[in-house]
Amino acid sequence: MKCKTLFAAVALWAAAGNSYAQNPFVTDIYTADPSAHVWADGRLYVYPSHDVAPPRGCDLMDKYHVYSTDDMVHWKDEGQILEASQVPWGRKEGGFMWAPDCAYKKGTYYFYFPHPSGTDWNHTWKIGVATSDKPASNFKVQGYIQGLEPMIDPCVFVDDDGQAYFYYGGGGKCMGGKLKDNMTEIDGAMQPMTGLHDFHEASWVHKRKGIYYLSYSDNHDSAGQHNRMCYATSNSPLGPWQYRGIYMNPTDSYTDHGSIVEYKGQWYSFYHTSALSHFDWLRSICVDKLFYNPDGTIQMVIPTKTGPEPVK
Ligand code: FUB
Repeated sequence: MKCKTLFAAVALWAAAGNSYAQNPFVTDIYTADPSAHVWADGRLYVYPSHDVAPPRGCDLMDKYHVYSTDDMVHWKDEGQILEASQVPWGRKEGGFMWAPDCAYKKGTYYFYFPHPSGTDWNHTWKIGVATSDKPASNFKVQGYIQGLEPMIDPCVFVDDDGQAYFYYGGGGKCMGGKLKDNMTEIDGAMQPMTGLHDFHEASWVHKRKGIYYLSYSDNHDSAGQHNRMCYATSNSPLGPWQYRGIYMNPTDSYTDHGSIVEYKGQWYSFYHTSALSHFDWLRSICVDKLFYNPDGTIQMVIPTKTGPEPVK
């Protein structure tokens, strides 16, 4: 094909709405820790945290936004859903709205967010719960999950039978337990997730073909190389887990944190980088395709600048 014709074909293809989203796919604010879910309306929703300048750590993080798509290319900013000032039991200084997750059960969306209740933030983490009858608006803080030790990065996985499981952790410890039907209380005791190797934070559980996958970031930190995304598998949602290795190498950002989700027949890995800011603590969410081997192990995710192609 001659150059001119090729150019015209590409232009037509792009004009028809077939261009890729590009990574990062949110560029007007800094976003991190993307938790992705597909809800009954057929759209894919991403619940990230929100990094705020200056890039001096994670103390200023606040004001969660939600993003949604129906083709993996055109992303809608659904707007801000919650900020620290709306958390009645939150620390008076605000900030510290870290990696959240969202779950759905019986007509209600549950938004789980880690936030400290005191000035001594690192010892007063709570996992707050806000609820709504909509996936991306109207959330009202209900309280926090009682009886948990102070840790971060909540993840809620709802199994095929409707039973919900709660996971969280940090600093080398990952815990999991059953949630009661009300989705706001732990049913029984939380238990350590055994069999993980070098767990750091960012727990995320998904299920494929009857296998449970617990993915997380490790403690890798040498020669400018930072956290990697790892995973373990089990035939039960609370383990014991078998460590399976790394599925994503370090990005240009100090932290790594992501989620794995299937949408319209393709699996995706959501993660964050510092590609927009070049600062560790001003991160931006990205997405790329994820593939499994026939034995259920995960192939290395290749980060791209374009992101995935559009899905119908
Ligand atoms: O974004 C704040 C914290 O950094 C998250 O909770 C961790 O997983 C890490 O990404």
